Amino acid sequence: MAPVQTDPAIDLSSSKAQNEIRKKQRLLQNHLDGKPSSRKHSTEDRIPPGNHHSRSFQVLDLGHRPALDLASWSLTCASGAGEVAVGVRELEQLGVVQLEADFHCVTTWSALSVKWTKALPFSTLVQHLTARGIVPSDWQWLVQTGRDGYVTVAPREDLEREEVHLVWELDGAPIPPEHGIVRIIIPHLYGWKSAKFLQRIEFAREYRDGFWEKLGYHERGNVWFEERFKDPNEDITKRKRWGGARDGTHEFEES
Ligand SMILES: Nc1nc2c(c(=O)[nH]1)N[C@H]1C(S)=C(S)[C@@H](COP(=O)(O)O)O[C@H]1N2
Ligand SMILES: [Mo]
Repeated sequence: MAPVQTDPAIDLSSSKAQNEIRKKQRLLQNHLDGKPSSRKHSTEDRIPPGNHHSRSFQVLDLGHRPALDLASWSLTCASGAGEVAVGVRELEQLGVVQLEADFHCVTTWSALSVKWTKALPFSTLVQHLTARGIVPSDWQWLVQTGRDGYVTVAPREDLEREEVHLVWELDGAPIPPEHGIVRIIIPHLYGWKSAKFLQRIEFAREYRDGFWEKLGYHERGNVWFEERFKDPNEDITKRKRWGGARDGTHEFEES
């Protein structure tokens, strides 16, 4: 990695300086990535750049409310290796937890502390599907499809964060149709990366656009980097690592 040289008046050539800068960059990176920190955040700190605090959890979709009965629903989990269907009873046997998470919409509203009262860590689902031979070791993108035909795509490394969950209860009751009945919550990505009425997930090696992505919305959509729109100058799907600002000029390495 090229040495960091920010201020020409300060000699930053020593390894101590470089290490210190890297450490601070990592701290900043953790903050930007929304990793939980021991520090108490004020409400203000929880609103990503360009967004504002909305008192209510608003509803935003393309207006379709497909009938979806959870008891008979199953999630199709697919890859090049085949597909399996997983029902809600099977999910509940894998372990149910609760998730409280902020929800940020790219149209600039943020709802704080949304309480998903039945949630399954996405990592647990992946383990389960790996045991069933569905998850290729080299998958790179998760493609989610809703029963209304809505599609969205997100990078593997964002799905692998511990706060990512599949959810099917809100505030102690089934998720109402307007909030999508069953969906994957990825708190540090914009809400459009969470397909409501989730019907199918695919572990894909190659990137492909979903609904909003096709219209110029970002491949990843990290709220802390304000990744709202694709950068026409960069084919971001070719990146090996995703750390860094949206202009790609700060590619931090993990230690
Ligand atoms: N199936 C489906 N999922 C969807 C959408 C949609 O139109 N259809 N809209 C997305 C967008 S743009 C946002 S911001 C969130 C909004 O979720 P909410 O209505 O529960 O607030 O859902 C996302 N998931
Ligand atoms: Mo949205």
